[in-house]
Amino acid sequence: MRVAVVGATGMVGEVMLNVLAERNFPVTELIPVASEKSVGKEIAFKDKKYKVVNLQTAVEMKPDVALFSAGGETSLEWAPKFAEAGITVVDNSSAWRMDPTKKLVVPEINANVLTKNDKIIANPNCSTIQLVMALAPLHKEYTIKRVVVSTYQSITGTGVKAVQQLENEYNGVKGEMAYKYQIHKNAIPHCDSFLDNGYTKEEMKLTNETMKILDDDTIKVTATAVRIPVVGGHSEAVNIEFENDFDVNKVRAILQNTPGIMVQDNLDTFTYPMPLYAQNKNEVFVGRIRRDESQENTLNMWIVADNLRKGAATNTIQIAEYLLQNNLIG
Ligand code: 2RA
Repeated sequence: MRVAVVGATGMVGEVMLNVLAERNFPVTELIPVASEKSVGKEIAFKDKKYKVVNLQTAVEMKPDVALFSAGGETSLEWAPKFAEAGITVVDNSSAWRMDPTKKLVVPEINANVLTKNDKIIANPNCSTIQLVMALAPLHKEYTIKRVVVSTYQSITGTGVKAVQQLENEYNGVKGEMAYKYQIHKNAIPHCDSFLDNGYTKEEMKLTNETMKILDDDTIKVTATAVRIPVVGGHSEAVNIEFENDFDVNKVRAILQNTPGIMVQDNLDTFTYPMPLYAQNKNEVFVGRIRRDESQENTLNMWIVADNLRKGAATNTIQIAEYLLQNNLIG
């Protein structure tokens, strides 16, 4: 496979290169793509070095697949140009996620919807991916009515500027601000921009993308998304009301047997998921699984994942792997 990574010098792009190498994705030629200021820079991948090219050059080089993580505007403008050239695009931006003509895919859940005609495939938002990974097997078994989710999101979801802001604040140095407020020693209930309904775009992604991936618009999801000064991954406190009653041990067993999920739930040993330990891992970690005693058929749990891995790069590459294994590229 000739693989273009669009946004190769960004945080997600760098993780994509690591994940491609770790998973031994059959890359015969890497085409790193970035903005004009990075063109010509060398990027090391496995034992070789590749020169960064611009988007137009990348289209002309006709890779088999292009993994995009360069922001919504770039995707809106360029993904169709790649697709018209016959290149399959897996896009990590929000540009195409809710477009009814595009598939929104978490491979463990709905890769079966993909066909050879899908030339632009959307990767869901990071906070949605880890949520639906745990919801999907439980929805199958007990039918979800409503989900209340509160997120505790890593600054890496904002990008390198936010990581730099925290470092500066930690060291008492003045610098560029990624957020309106100090993030060090703080929690900011504001991820992405506000909409007319009072929610942020991040919160509405959790609502809308969940229904699309689980292919069920009767599931109600309400969210509060919060940025915290953490780098390892996003955490989520999730309350789920089911149509049917459940057994907590069976819930634990179902999640344990779900590929891509690791249950960390032992109160005797103080075992529960934490972003510090999720960092650089591809799994979604679930713990604190317990019955909500205030309401029937309702469960509480805590979900953690590395937002740059399963929330972005890993999921994107898993989609590409599925396409390749099922002969859906080209
Ligand atoms: C975040 N939704 O703000 C993002 C990254 N995709 O964490």
